[in-house]
Amino acid sequence: MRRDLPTLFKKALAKSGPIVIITHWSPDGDAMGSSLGLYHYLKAKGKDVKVIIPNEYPEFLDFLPGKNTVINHLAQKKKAEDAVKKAGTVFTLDFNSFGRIEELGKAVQESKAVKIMIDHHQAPDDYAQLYYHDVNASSTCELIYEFIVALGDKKLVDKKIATCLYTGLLTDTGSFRFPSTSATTHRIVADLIEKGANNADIYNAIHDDNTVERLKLLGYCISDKLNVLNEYHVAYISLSEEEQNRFQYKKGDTEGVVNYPLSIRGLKFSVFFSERDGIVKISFRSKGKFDVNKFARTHFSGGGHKNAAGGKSTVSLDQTIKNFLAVLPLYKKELA
Ligand SMILES: [Mn+2]
Repeated sequence: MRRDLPTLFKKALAKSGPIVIITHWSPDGDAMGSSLGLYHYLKAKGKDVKVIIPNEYPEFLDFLPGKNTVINHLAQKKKAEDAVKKAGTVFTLDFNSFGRIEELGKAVQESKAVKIMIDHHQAPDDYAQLYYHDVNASSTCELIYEFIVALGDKKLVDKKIATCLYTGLLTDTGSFRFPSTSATTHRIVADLIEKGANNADIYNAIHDDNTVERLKLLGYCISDKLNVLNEYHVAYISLSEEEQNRFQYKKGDTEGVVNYPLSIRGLKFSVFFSERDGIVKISFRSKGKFDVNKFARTHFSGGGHKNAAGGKSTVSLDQTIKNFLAVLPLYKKELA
């Protein structure tokens, strides 16, 4: 954990120049919510500020205020890189290593801007000048709220900011059920609701926005693709690109699939493999002590949190699963 002093952030903001906010590849609710929440806050402070995302965000986040101002690097490469070049200050939110922003990483690395990291993932790289980093925070949105309060600007939290921050708090805590959900989380949530975040509307926008195909894909994952290995208390689901296409796969459609197996009694570890554009993306979730951040780092070039992490593999889907099954015996004791 490293939370630099509020006075240092105030000084940096006083001479910030144009500000760019960047979040990670495949931005989720916390990435988008924290970026746009900070965006509205800095706007209220009179700053010149832009949000850049490495690639498109899922459709169910379309309700977020300010989403029309976001620059997608994949679609508007020049515009995004020019903004990074001109920036005097770059905030990097909800990630802590340039590998997480793919091609955009180069532009940020080359930029002479002051870099400020606000994040809650394990093992941050040391590219920034200022840090607001805490692995015990439920979400980056929680940290943005505390950041605004620390800077003495709680009064600036309005409906727009509250809506954005509530979104990340909701999604990163699995609707307030993960162990990272603290009393502090709930206090912040209470305040955000008072500031105008409509909790029921936000939940509906995110969770009750399925297409028929998405729901059928989920059904297929569970009825046809679920493998349970009782001796390890592990379950995994895999989807090839062909299978996804059969259900008219759209970005975000398989979000959350990995959580379903964990609802099985006695299961401790759930894994979801999905093949796309020649690589296999892997999601890891666990209950209790089993550390999937460590597992993902050790075997699948990934990382994240103790109970939720991601990784990838560049060999085939079948081979990836074989590799996964081959390392499981090493964890038999931990998973017992
Ligand atoms: Mn997050």
